[in-house]
Amino acid sequence: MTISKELFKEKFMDMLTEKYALSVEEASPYDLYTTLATLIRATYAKDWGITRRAYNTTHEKQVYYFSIEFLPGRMMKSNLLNMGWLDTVEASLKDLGIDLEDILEIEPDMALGNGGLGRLASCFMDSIASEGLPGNGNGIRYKYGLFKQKFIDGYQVELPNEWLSRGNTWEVRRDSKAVTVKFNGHAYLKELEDGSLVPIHENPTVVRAIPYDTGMVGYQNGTVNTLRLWDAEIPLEEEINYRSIQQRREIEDLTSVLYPDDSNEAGRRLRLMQEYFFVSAGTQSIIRHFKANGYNLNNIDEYVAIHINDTHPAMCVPEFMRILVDEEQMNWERAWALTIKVMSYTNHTILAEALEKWPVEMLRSVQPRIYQIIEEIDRRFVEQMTGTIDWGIIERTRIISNGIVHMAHLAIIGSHSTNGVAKLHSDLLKNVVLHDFYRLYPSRFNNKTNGIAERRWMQLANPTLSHLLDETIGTSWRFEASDLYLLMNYKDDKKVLHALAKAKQVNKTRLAKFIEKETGVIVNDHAIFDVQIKRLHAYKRQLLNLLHIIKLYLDLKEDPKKKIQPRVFIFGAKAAPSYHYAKAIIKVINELANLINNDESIKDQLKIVFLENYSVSLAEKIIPAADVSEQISLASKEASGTSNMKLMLNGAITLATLDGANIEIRDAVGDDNIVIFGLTEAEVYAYYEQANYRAFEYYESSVELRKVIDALIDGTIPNSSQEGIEIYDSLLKYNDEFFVLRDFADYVAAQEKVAHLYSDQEKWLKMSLINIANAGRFSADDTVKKYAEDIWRIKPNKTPQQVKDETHD
Ligand code: NBG
Repeated sequence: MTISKELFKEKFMDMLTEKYALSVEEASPYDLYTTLATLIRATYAKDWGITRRAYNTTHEKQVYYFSIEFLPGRMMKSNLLNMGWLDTVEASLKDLGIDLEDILEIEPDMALGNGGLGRLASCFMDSIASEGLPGNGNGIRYKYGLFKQKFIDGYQVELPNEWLSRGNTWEVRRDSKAVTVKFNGHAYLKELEDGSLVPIHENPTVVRAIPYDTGMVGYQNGTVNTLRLWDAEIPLEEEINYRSIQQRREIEDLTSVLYPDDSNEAGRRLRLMQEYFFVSAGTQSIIRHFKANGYNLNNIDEYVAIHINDTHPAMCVPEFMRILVDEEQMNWERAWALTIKVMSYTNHTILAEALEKWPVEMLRSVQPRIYQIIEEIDRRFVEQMTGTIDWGIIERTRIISNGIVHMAHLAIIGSHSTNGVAKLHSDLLKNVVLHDFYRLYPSRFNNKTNGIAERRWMQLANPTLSHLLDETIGTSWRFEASDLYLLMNYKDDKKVLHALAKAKQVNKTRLAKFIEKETGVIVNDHAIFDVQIKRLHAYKRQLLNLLHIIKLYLDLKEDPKKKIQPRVFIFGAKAAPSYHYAKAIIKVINELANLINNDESIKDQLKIVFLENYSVSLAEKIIPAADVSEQISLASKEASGTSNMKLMLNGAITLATLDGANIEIRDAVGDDNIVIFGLTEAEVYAYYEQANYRAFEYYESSVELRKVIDALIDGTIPNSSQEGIEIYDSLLKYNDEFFVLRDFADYVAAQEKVAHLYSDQEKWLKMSLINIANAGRFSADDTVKKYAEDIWRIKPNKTPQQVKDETHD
């Protein structure tokens, strides 16, 4: 799909006239943006159609990736890159007096997710298409996505994120593919004259689900897959039943926000309805599609794989059963065998609060027929297991117990594969968290360490370093990430190391300008850029980072002549709206930033920047400029992490606990090229077993730590006494759930090591180079290939390019 400059310019100007009757000089940046987006979409549309038809004609098996979150970020630059148009478009627009970067900034992030889970789903979409694999995404088209974060007086304030307010050029509404989804009402089995039972669902609320499809453009291979997001509408024939705005709003609310406020019953119920909504719409449309194309449902497992991304889509299991049994009149045993073969499940966390549980009453009232089917699955599970194993195991693994439906149990029992997202995490699932299930189904368990779309995180986000890589090792890494390893040949090459330093400096200076524009804070762009970017959560321990900064500040105040390695601490994080404690941490970081950034005596030695509204596009600005990557979760709690991989790829040195994929990063780069500290997972579990952690003892026995902790409550940090007390209490009164005090001294020592390493620039640059060179193994391209081979059993389809080549021969 290459294009010449002349042809592009002609097409672009024609499109601008067609769309707006404007010339380049008259057009606003927004007009230019939509014009370019329309042209891009029109261009890949042909391959989109070819890809879809190719899947239909070759009858290859396809995967459907169900996820309640997708976080694609901006699409324009990635589409241009993947189409092979990026350089030409940039140069052509320049000829027309337009800076492509200005246009790219117009695009709102598609922010239909919260963090790693949703971003991983989007990295996978990119990689699945780029590997030419037949795969589709299935999710919800939230009108508002995740909230837009603002800081007011240091507090997080949530505003609606109106990403769709000016339309969305990438999506295509497909009215003809709408399906209906039923909620509420009453379900029972009616006995017919011949004695057979038929399921009846009486008085349901019927909602029309409309798909909006977005093309997922593969990297220069002509494959364009589909991300299908569902919106809810009132069915025309039901309009008469929705007379009031209030009634209509209930339907609109279904797809209004990601994560409705779950601190109340209505919010939780809405969330459950969302889950069933996209599960049912997606599953129905898959089966309808294959039936319409003449496939036999009796071997549907040979052409469909459904992936349950975390437990939110776990109702795929009973919904698939419902369609096969109730609608297609398949017998239960056959349908169940097929369901297990079709379904697979990824677990993304061991934190109990994220392993969904729904009260029976709620599930039954939201979808009574689905509840019946879950009950039957549970009944048969118990029946099948009784007598073969300990009753205790059955009790602990069954789907419904004590009035609660356990969604992870449903996903594991109803699928052929359960995987964790890093080696340690998968081991913990097998040995601890899901150990009972592992005993029942050992062969279902496997590991698939996460990966990242390296194209976005290097080629798009870091053109400066990308060019340096091209000059040094050639361009093959752009297609095959493992070729980054060629860089190892230059680990002692002073010229290359120097060029690496220069590239990093360019990115740091750019970020410094951005920081000044956004926050007014002027940072020293020669300081260490120390970065922690991720959701705000106690287990991720932004607090540990904060305590260390307090320590540095107190040191400098105590000894004004003291010189430290200058640092800029950069944070990006959203806290869940009802997560009070996380919000308290944000407030204290912001107040400390205010204090330190305005303290004349500190000068350039220390700055704190908490950038608002952390998002994919913001990450693309921060990551290329990072020197230090903070991955400091309590060992065992971070399932994998993926910002660790993105930062490593961009040459940051990881400062980490042995948690999640940090362990695999250490294995890749070696102990000398990463800074490790803190408790190990085994030590954390030993504390749990012996119940002998006493946070207070650490406070008591260390003068240094005491000073830091006291600073939270003694007025050192202004305007945050309430939050300071809350944090202080979490550490001392409630015994520090995440072992912050236990790891503090270790962390301080590790930070000193970082400062020391940085002072030897040559050594630092060599470490940085080794990190970049070894980042190829975390490419999502490889991760999805493993899912494709081991779990989904799908093969790359012929790309449209191959099809074209063959027909030309
Ligand atoms: C998150 C984990 C991360 C992991 C991502 C992607 C959830 C529930 N889990 O460690 O916390 O990297 O999933 O797998 O969001």
